[in-house]
Amino acid sequence: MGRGLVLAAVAGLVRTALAAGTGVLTRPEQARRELTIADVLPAPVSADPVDGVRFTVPAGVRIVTTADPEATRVGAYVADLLHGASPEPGDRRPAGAIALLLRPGYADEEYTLEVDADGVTIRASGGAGLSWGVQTLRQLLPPTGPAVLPGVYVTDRPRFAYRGVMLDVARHFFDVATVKRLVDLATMYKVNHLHLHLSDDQGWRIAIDSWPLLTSVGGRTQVGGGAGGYYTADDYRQIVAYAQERFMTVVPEVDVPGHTNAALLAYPELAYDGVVPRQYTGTRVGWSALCPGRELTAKFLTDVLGEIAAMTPGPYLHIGGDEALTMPAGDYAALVRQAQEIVAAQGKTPIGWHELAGAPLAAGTVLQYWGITPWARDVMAAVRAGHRLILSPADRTYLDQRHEFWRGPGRTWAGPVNAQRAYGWDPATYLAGVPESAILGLEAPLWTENVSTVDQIDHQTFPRLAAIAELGWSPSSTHDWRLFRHRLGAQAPRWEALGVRFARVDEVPWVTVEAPASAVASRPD
Ligand code: TNX
Repeated sequence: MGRGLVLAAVAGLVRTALAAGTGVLTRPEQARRELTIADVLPAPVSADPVDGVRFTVPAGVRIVTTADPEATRVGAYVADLLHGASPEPGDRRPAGAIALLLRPGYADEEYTLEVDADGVTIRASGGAGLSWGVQTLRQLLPPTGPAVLPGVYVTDRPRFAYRGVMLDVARHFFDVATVKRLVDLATMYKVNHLHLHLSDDQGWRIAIDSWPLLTSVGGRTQVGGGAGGYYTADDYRQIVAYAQERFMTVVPEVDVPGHTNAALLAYPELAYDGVVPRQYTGTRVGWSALCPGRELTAKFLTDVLGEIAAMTPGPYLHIGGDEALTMPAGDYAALVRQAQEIVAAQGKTPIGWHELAGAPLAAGTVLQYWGITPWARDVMAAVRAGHRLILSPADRTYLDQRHEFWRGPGRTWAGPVNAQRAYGWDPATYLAGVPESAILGLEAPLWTENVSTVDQIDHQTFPRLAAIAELGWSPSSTHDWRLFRHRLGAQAPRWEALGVRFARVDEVPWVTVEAPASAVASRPD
């Protein structure tokens, strides 16, 4: 081969590498194009663009919904979003309107969305489907400027029933407004479960009437020694109601028997030795423990889980169960068995971190896998016995990990977790012996030892939550990193418009909003 040919071949390889998304393509791309269905995230099951057709949403657009409280509620959300008229009841779409119609024959959360020259129709069998259709519609609208929609016919439904995000409000406390904000951002991506990690060594964050010192004593600090805080029953109900309006289920977690120093500080009689522990504001894990086998412990679990069950309309109560490293195995097993029985007696389904698989499981208990190995013997055995899994492998879904190894905030024990890693795995083949049918869904947990502000929440959560959300919703046939990274990049103007301080990682070709040429030119590459 002559020298010229070698150079040409090398240049070709470099071009291929760039196109494949090795993280070198950092130049901002202009957003002067119209949005298409290919920008929607998570990718829909099927979408047929109708070429040359557009619908411009007029100010005060008519919104018609089936006469049903849930459909009307979704209609009110659309009216708010598009500055439309108040929703009116109806069963067909008038010309130039947006219609949300309930129809039989759709699966849970399934919807169709039709945009033609004369308006928009979303059909589903319930409010959740209509609501996800609206989120798709929202992504077809330009982030700012005139509301022009491309003609399209979409059929869509989720791959997994459980698509979650977790916020640890124990290591650092976050107020109700911050939680609501996360609900809004997560539901944009059709995430339908909010797991709240409500207790840990550093703080107890939910008021329990029958054990008042849990919050008044146990809620008074956090990592680093700040003021901490807690949710009153009313705060918690507000969060639950806000999430429910967006078709998101709250999954409350009280972590037992480990991660309980704050509870023991409030009620030292629950500890093995009965000695008042010190307030803890550090970040070590695995050292605290509730003492099992006592009447008082049983009363504690019954009261706490009973009160939380009564405030929680969703089907799940998470009992933790992770990292009880100082307890004899028999004690651990006795305690988590009792906790599962109490949850089941409340008519709820227990969820526990996957260490629970080493103990006896109640029928129906769901395990949440947070390991970093693609095999786990106990978990496999539990699946064989009929238990379902939520997958949160730390090296793929943990939002507290760094995006990049060599820079940025975040932890490193399971990372770095960049967007390509968060996206580049198939839940159905990830864990040996765990078929797709055993997977209830996926969750991206945000532990907050290193996170104390809204900006930090944003930085850790985005873009990675969008990647996990797409794995949870879209069929595996749509998965392709080279396309996905462009869909991710197209979210940037949306996040900017919403004030989301996402991590501008190099692996994603971020779209920039149209800006004066001088402003674009002065941006660093
Ligand atoms: C492990 S994952 C924990 C948490 C920590 C997290 C930090 C799990 C069930 N337990 O207590 O916050 O690592 O990455």
